[in-house]
Amino acid sequence: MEHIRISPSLMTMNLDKFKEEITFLDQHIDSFHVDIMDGRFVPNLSLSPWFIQETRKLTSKPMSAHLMVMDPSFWVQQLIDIRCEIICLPAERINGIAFRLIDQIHAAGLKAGVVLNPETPLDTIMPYIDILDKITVMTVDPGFAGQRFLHKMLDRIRELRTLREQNSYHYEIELDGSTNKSHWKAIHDAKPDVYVIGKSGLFGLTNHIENSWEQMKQEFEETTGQKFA
Ligand code: S6P
Ligand code: MG
Repeated sequence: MEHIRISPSLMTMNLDKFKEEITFLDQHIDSFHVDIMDGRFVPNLSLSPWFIQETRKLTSKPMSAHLMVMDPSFWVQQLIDIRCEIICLPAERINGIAFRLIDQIHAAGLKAGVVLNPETPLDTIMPYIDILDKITVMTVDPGFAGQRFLHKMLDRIRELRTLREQNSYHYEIELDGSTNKSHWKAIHDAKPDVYVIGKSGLFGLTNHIENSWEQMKQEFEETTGQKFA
């Protein structure tokens, strides 16, 4: 049995079943993934700090904010104010403010991560990689659910694992984008620590979250040959 750390991407949940889905998932998952967009960094809008506060009424699981915004400083303060446990910054928008923002998050007693879009070289985050608590590797173009899975990003996960081993870094590695039965095997082979799951791998599978969860487990077990715990 292998404990698979799942972080459901709440942007893709069924909003008409908000309470039912959060309450059910609360018993099974490690953290909730909350996409925050500003309509400029990516051409879409999704969730918000307010949404995190509302979700908190139903669960005490950690909230992980994935910022897809042009001005991360503005959002970081809001997320600190509501005690969002994990704040993941867009690597592309923190040049010149990375250390300040990461220190600000840590000083508040929260975890700091970065997210790498597919085209962003790993080198971008090297100056501060040692102080990161999480690195999210995008395996799709950010902004929308249902994007094409980018297999070559799995090499990036392997590279991050090797770097962590060689240097005793402490970050966890998360994968975000199109985690579903077509890619479970390849993803599992690359060994991320946390799997973000959206519509194609969970919320869109059936009409009820219990059934979708069971189907996801079954698909994971069939494709990887591993038992899901
Ligand atoms: C994309 C966002 C992701 C998606 C998730 C959707 O901008 O960061 O977290 O919500 O990847 O997954 P799927 O499997 O429905 O495409
Ligand atoms: Mg995301």
